[in-house]
Amino acid sequence: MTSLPAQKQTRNSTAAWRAADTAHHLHPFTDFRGLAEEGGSRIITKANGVWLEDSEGERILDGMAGLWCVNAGYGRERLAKAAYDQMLELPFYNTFFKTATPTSIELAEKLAALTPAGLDKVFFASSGSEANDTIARIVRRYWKLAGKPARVNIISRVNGYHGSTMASASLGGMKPMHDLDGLPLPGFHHVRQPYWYGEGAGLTPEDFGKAAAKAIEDKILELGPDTVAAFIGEPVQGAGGVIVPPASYWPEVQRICKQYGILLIADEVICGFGRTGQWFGSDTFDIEPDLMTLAKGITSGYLPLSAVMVGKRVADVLWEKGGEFAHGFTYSGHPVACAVALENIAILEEEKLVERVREEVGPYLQERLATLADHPLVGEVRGVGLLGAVELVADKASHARFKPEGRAGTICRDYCFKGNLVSRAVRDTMVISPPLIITKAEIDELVVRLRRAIDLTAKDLGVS
Ligand code: PXG
Repeated sequence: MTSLPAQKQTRNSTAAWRAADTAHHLHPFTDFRGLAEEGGSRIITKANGVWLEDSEGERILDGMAGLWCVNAGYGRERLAKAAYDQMLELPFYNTFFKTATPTSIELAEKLAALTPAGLDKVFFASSGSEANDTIARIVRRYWKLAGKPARVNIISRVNGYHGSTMASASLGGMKPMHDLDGLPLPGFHHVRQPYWYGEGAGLTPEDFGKAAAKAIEDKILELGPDTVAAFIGEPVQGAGGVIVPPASYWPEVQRICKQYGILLIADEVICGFGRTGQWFGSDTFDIEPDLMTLAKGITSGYLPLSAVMVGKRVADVLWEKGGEFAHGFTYSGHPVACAVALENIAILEEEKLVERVREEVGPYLQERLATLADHPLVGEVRGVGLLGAVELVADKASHARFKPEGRAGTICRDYCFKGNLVSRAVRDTMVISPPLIITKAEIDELVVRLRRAIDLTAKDLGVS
């Protein structure tokens, strides 16, 4: 038996991993010093199905599908094999200089068939952020070519999330991200979100949905309709706290965009690939977008890949009048990532996972989560498909939060994690987004663990 070098052997311990992580690794959206002072990271070493395993051998139920992305679940040999085979066949070639690769072509064709009618052209990138940067450039390019160069403004929502690059964070409406370095960039504007539970006091969901949509029209009129290029929104805001808009919202948004000739962009990075019980959130909410952002579930997170779906209205202009589109990434259409995406989509189709979310596990998760509504700490339970949210409040009647905002959520998230459940806290909302393969028994277990964490949180907060 060959023995590993001494250093390798000692590395294989939680303490050693943590020390090296603390010494060298800057984590995203993390207070670097705070994490170190808390003792460092939990080291995730393996996963299978909906279960993670950490370096201490603990099994953790992954209620977040990684980061809203591992739709097909962990441990899929078919995806590993697709990557392996493609790496041997052709690990990389670019799509820049009059070249293409079979898997990038096949995936483009497949995405055109899967997405709503008219979205027939695809531009590839590697992350949701890159895809949204690409969209910002495409829409401005489109209007310039269409003879309306003044149409540069893009409207999005407060508390929307579209990524972490300068342009995609500008599209997003996350204040702490803007505060980091003076965003948004010029030309990015934000309007209120369709968050009835938090902001709809005194209005029915129906009326509030219309009022939230009207905020877009008001912004268009304030900026001047001839200066507005596009509106972008997630069908359901994910990172913002699983904000499911009232039924009146999207039809009204669609109408307003049509009325003022503005491009409508659906950011499907979380909602896409079955999460809401249809292939895309646009199918669930009857949205007819001109452009669509895809990422995450496109490969079930096994490799980084994103795509911009471009509808006929925009594609025709870029095609006919555009000349060179001076934009692209080394890994646009990466052949291995595309091979994995194709195999992943084949799994979703063959195992009917989207139908499963719509007809079986989606309704079951919603039903089970709804049982938490009787808890003294729970203000609202909402969701669609395999997206769920549980709002923690100090006062159910007034929807008032515990002070400071976010404290209850953080406590609860930490109890979830200690209790071997991953649920993310968005301020004081616990969010859930498990792999689409989750079973009913695992959903039961998820809800038991979540209730236990909420009970412990209540105790800490002095609520009986
Ligand atoms: N659009 C949406 C709707 C997203 O949710 C992005 C774009 C950006 O994708 P990339 O691949 O560039 O990260 C996202 C990403 C969280 C969390 O904590 C959510 C995301 C990313 C990281 C953390 O909820 N969503």
